[in-house]
Amino acid sequence: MAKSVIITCAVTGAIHTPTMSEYLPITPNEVAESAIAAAEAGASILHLHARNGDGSPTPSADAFMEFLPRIKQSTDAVVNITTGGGLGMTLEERCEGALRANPEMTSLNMGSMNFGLFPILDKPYNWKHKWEPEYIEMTRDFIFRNTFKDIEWILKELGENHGVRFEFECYDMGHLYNLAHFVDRGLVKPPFFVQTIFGILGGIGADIENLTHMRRIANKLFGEENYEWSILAAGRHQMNFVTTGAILGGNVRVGLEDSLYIGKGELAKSNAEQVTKIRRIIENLSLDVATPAEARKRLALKGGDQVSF
Ligand code: KMH
Ligand code: ZN
Repeated sequence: MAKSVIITCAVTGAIHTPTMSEYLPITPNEVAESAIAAAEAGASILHLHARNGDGSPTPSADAFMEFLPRIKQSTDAVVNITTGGGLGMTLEERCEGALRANPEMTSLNMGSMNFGLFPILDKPYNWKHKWEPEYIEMTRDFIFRNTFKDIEWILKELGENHGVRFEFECYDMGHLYNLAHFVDRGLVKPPFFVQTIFGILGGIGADIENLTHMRRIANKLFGEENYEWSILAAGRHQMNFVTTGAILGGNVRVGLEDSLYIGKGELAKSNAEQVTKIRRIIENLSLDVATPAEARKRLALKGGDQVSF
């Protein structure tokens, strides 16, 4: 029998900036409301970043604490806090929110890469804030650092010391082998959650051949029964890729962190709109959408009562 599909919603991220969409949640109130609506629409995991008042990404634990308690009070969805943070932050900064909040899940980026957002500058945006084009331009010469030492530090500090389990973000084939390295050393134990990511410049491209190849290699490295596979794709590839992934037995991630659109040339007005769309597609494929309780069980999470917010 087909497993139900776990929908993750990545609510705001640190890639898109306020000028790109008026619907991008920025303030604690907007992040909380958007996350809660996404959970009501069917997301069982909420992947969260925090922003300053001008929309720039912030690592501040206090900023996370402005919306986390409200999300917890209003929904049973699993809270997953970024450790990727925003481009340009140190590793310690990137983990501030997660270390304070002690959530059930955090992201864990599985390799270093030149995270290239600069092609966005070709679009004729009339920037609202000076930091926006500077942030995007900086990525031409920026390594998003996730060394073996960094990854091991997060596995120890958050995994061992706080009972956090991870969304292992794999942007390229080599990142699967990096994860296999930690599995082989016994530092990552099943069942683990592998988020395969397509279409970030600097990582693997959004070609369907890559989707099936990532799946094939992940099965070979980990054994299909030992991990939960999830798919996300950047920008216009989002819905096609996650739909294909669901058909192939995967879980899906949507949200305004990954794409600002709901259709060709049409901005999504909310995270819930994207969740509703993929939920409808999943149900039309005669698949079920996982509840937060199912997600917790399948990912062996510690439980929503074991967090510090
Ligand atoms: N913010 C980007 C650098 C994560 O949340 O861990 C990538 C990212 C991954 O968002
Ligand atoms: Zn993120």
